[in-house]
This record gives sequence, structure tokens and C-alpha cells, in this order.
Amino acid sequence: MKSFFYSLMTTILLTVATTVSAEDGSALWLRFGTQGQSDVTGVKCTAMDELKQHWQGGPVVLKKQKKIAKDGFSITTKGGKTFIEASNDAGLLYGAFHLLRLQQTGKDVSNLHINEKPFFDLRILNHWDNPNGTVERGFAGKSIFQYPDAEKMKYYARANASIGINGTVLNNVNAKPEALSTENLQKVKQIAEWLRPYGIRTYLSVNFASPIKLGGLDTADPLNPQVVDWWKKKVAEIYQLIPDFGGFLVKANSEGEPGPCDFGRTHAEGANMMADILRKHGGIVMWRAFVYNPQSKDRAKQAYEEFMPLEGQFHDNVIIQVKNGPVDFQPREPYSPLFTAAQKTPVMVEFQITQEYLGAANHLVFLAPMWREFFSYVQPQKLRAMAGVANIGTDTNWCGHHFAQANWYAFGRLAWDPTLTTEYIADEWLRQTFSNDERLVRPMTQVMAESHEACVNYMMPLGLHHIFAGGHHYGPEPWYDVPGIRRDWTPQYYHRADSIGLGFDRTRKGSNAVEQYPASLSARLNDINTCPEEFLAWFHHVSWNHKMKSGRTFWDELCHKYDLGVHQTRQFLTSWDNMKPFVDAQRFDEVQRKLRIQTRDAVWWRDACLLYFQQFSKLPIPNDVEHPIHNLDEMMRYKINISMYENPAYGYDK
Ligand code: GCW
Repeated sequence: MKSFFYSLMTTILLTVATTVSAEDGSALWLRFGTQGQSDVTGVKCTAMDELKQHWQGGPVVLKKQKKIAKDGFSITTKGGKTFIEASNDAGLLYGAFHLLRLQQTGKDVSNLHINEKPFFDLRILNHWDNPNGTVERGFAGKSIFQYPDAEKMKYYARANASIGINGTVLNNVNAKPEALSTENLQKVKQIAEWLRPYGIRTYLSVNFASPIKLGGLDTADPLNPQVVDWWKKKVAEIYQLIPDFGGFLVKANSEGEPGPCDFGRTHAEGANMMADILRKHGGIVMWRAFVYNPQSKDRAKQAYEEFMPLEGQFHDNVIIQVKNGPVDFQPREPYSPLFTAAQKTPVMVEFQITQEYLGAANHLVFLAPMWREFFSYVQPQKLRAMAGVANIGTDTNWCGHHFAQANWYAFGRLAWDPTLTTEYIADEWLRQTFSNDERLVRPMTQVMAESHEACVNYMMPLGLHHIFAGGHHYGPEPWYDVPGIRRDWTPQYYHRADSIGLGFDRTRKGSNAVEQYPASLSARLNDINTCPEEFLAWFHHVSWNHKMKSGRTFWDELCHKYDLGVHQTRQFLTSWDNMKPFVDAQRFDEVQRKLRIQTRDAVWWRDACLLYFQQFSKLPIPNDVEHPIHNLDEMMRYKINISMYENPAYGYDK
């Protein structure tokens, strides 16, 4: 009896251990399981270490091949061996990770003929990390760079290299002058050494007034010889410590940050001064176009207005870094017209991986569809590089939400190949992160693919934008206002709800932002009957009774979209509930808890927005739409007390 009991227990324990091993998300998508034992020969490099540890197939040979493009690789099977060839070590490493990915996703690796090269030369993360360890718009704990250790940095580097990321800006664009202090540069040197073997170059955000605040000068005028001299010395100091330092990222004359305009100089004069100094060391300047001031009639027009007159003036190692949309990382924006207008200015796109405006680390929102939508308007060929504001922190699972890891992953994959589809990336990520079981991969790919549209539906459908709570940007506050506040920091500035309708008139009769787009698109956007409905309230003040393609009035359509978003999130929760047999316990529970928050938040968004806008439309909520379960005044009293450095522990909890 006793021995029967023991053998039963052993069987149970073994079964549990093999089907659901404990997982907490810390391994990201690099869950290689048992150690490799393969025969790996050829070039000794990081690629070799990775393969020796994780490759479980036949012999692999690593070879240098000059003809292959920088960072590209080929993988070929010949005579029972797999050859990875590349012209540089990074290329070999990308090839190795490609092979490992095939293994992890259950692909046939017996006869390979692969040639790959990255679309963008520069595939870079921007961390908004502060020296005190907080992360601006960070929802995954503290900064991983505050107290960096070799092990964590190595894992970070491996994760990035596995998806082709080759650069990282370590600190917030709202940069403290201390970023350039000798003490901090010593730390940067150490981090750069940890990242270098993985092909990752290190960059810093700099404060334009550093010569004053750090150097004790009385000006930071970019044409002043003493200022130039200060930067020269600083840059020389940096390269002495970090010979492959990448360069500077600069937020100038924006949201209170200092810049060349403070000294009567242009953005071009400021950027060129730094670029000329960095050039001889092989460095670049990424100069942000995120500028706007309260006087303008339309914030969406400003980047274009400030940067188009400077066409042709930027030196060749300056890239203007433009957010994907003309306002600010909203759930959905049309693309920033600078991308198609700029002919002589090199531009790069800045995407936001961290979900500042997409439910922080509480909502499952896969961002690949949003970035793919951008590329359907802006040809990748127009861009020099791709940057992404990171969603990484000290949380055990790195990103706060297990599914937020997919956005880091998707960013890297799209920077490598912007033609990869949403479904392809989701499938690849799910297989590596959770399981190759089709019963998980298929339904969850669908959830991920739908999740961005769902979020737009329950937050800001039909072109609505920036109706967030002031400060933390988590929940709905279309009513938000504070006496004396800048108008462009209030939702009313964007939604313009009144008895006639809703939306910002950016047509030729309004702010004429449409004019910044190429002629044919401009005409399409300008006409309410041809403007894509997903951008309707972005470009038009739409009357409540405007007839939509569905045959509904605009008001009814708005109600339907909000309600649809709620139903979609409920469906996501149900889909996930069905995943229990295929997912380890901890990650299952954590994702489920987040999906419950998201489902409640979606109701919060729907009820708050519809009840608020109903005061203007004075129209009933259609019968086939679930009616609000909250009251407007109850919602208006509700506040989440968090700063812009943290993820709300709960969403709406009433
Ligand atoms: O969207 C705003 C954010 C700020 C951010 C700024 C920017 C780093 O709310 O937190 O500051 O954009 O991109 O510079």
C-alpha cells in the first residue's frame, strides 16, 4: 500500500513538473529549456556561446563572409552541417538567434537556405530612465540602469540581440545635466562593456544647457566658441571611455527643456554644433521634433511648422526623430505629415513601446498593428532609423504585463523587417514565450491581433484623441480642466464637444492641418465623406447626426464603438480563461488578473465618455448597446492617485 502510494505521488509530481514548470516571465521569449550539447565550430564569438548553450540540433559552423551586408547573415545546410555566415560578429549573432528561434518555434531545421539583412541600420531603444531610478511613463518598476549588474545587463543584451536591436539610449529625453558628469560616464562605460559583445551601442540623452549647469559657463549658445569647446572636451572624454559610443538624443525647446532657441538660434544650429563634434568619432545626433507651444492654434501642426523651414540645413549625421503621429502617442493617430513632407531632412520614427496612452501595464494591447498601420502610410524607405520608447523595468517579468513583452519583441522584429505581419510576429512570440500548442497559439494570436483596435474602441474611437486624465494618462477625463492651465493640455482642446457635434476641425475651413499632407491624401482627409472614419473626429467637427457608412448616425456609431470595445475585452478574458491547461500557473493568474482590470476599465471608459458626451448630443444611447452602469458624477469624482512613474495597482474599482 505504502509503495503504491509513493509511486502514485511520484507520478503525480513528475507529471506536474513536466507539464507546468514554474515560470515568472523573467526568461522573456528566451526560454531555451535544457542546455544544448551541439558541436559548434568556426569563429569564436558571442554567437558561438549562445549556440553551444542552447542549440540542440546537428553541427553548426560559423564563418565570416565579406560579401554579406552589415548585420545580415545566411544560414545554409550542407552535408549535414548548418553554416551561418556573416560579415561581422553581430551578423553571426543574429544568425544564431534566428536558428534558435526556428528551433523554439518547432520549425524544420534540416534543410535551411536563408538570407536575411536588417531593413534599418539603426534599431534603437529609448529609455526614459532618471538617475533616481524612476522611469518616466514606466510601468514595470524602477530603472534597470540605476544599479546595473552584469547578469541582468547580459540578459537585457541577449534579449535585444535576439530581435536585432543594436542601440540603446540609457536615459530620459528630459535629461538631467548630470548624465554627462564624469561619475555617470564611468557607469555608462561599464554598461557599454556589458552590451558591446551583443552588438549594442550605447547612446545618451543630453540636456542642451549642460555647459551652463554642468560646465559653469554662463551660456549654452551653440555658436559661442567656449560652449563649442566645452562640448568638444566632453565628447572627447566620452569616446576615451566608450570608443564605440553612438551619440546623443536631444529634446530641445520642448515642454520646458532648454534648447538653441533660448539663445536665438535654430534647431539646425543647435543640432549641427553637436553633430560636427561627434562626427570625427563616428557619432550621430538624434534631434527630436516633438515641439509645441501653447500659442499655436493647432498642436498637430507644429512639428511640421518648425522643422520644414529648416529643410536642407541639417548636417549629414543628424537625424530628426519624429513621433509616429503629430500629437503624442495617442491610441490612434494619423501619421505625422513631416514624414512625407521632408525631402532633404533625414527622419526617423519614434514609436512608444511603453503604453503611456494605452492602459499602461494593465491592458493587453499588442502594438504591432498600430505600427503596421503607420507603415501603410509612410514607406519604410523614407526613414533612416526606428526608435522605440522602452517598456522595460526591474519588474520580474521586465515589462509589468506578460503580454507587454510582445511589444518590445514586435518593435525589434519590425525594425529588422517592417513587412512582417501582425499575425506572424504574434505567432512567433507566443510560441517562444508560452507554447507551440496550436490550441494556445491560434486563439491568442487572434486576441493579440484584435487588441489594439479594441483599445481604440473603448478609449477613443472614430478619431477622438487626448481625452485622458491629466497627469497620469491612464483613465478617461474628457472633462479635465484646471483654472489657468494651457489649453492644449486639456481634453476640450482636442474633442471640442458642443451641441452641434464632436471633433477638431482640421479641414481647410478649420486649422488646415490637412494641408500638410500630400495633395491627394489631403483632399481625401479634407472631405468628411472620404476621410477614413477612424480619423473622422481628428480632422472634422462631426455633427451628431452625420450619416456613417454603417447607416448609423455618428452618435449611434460612437456608442456602438465604445460598447464593442467592452465586448471585445470580455472576449479576450474568456479566451484567456480557456488557456488555463496550456499555461503555467503563475503567468496564467497574472495575465487573468490584468485582463479583469482591463475589462472593468473598458466599461469605465465607455460609461465615462458616453455619459459625458451625451450632455452635448442630448441623444439617447441606442437600445442595442449595453447602457452605462455608472453615473457621470460618480465617475467625475473618481481619481486614481498615481504619478507618471508607476503603474496603477488597480484600474477602476467601483
Ligand atoms: O507624451 C509626453 C509625455 C512626457 C514625455 C514627452 C516627450 C519624456 O507625457 O512624459 O516626456 O511626451 O516625449 O518628450
